[in-house]
Amino acid sequence: RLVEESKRLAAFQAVKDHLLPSYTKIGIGSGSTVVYVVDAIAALGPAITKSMTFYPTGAQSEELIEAAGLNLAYISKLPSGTQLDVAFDGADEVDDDLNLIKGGGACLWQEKIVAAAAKKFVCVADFRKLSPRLGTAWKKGIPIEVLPMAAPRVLDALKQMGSHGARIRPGLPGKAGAIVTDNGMWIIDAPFAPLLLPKDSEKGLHAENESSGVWTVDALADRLIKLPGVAEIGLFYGQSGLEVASGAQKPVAAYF
Ligand code: DER
Repeated sequence: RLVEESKRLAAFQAVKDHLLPSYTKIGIGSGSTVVYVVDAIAALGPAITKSMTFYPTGAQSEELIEAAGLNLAYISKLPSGTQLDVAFDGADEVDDDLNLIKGGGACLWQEKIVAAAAKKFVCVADFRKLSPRLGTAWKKGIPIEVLPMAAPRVLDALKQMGSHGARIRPGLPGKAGAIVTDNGMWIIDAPFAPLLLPKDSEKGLHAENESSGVWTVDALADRLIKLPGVAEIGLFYGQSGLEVASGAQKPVAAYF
């Protein structure tokens, strides 16, 4: 109950702080926390929301927007060069620099595309998601969206990189075989040791050699995104100024 209340409070606060009435294009993420974001937006009432259009990050997100009676559209139809005013989304883990692990809901590819299309990305997460380094609280591994035929070779590469126990995410009961994303891909969850931040190198903490499995956030992201068959990775970048390997915007704030 405490967790749900924390999600709801974070969502309502985030919408209050970051959804200005003048905004017209809003990205909506996926997962259970973003449900409260949509509740908070719907609670503004049609007088405010009728001039706003909402852009989904997958099937669940699309359903949330429609069920709330909000205007639905797709960023693929936006005129070239148009940005969203803001995008709201959840996360599986948030580190001290507001870097994120995302993809617990297997929606990371479209989430990153929508996040990157927004002027401002607001991450909404309950207190469980906050940790000093990624991989401390979220133990399931970094979600990686892959083309199924490349999955075995990506698993081999992950082993070489020091990830132990990386695996293709199995389907839920009632679905034999692997989870298939909204994009027809598979998800590999790749556990690594907690990801180091720039401030760690000042403390003499370094990623040893590649097979040690100890990586900095940006070095790991740069390697993962280049593996043949990887479509997108569940690492989003925070305010530490890390170069973004694949374009996600910096979260403006994370609410807990
Ligand atoms: O898949 C995702 O990245 C989602 O945002 C998800 O990980 C957050 O899920 P939650 O809000 O249900 O914790």
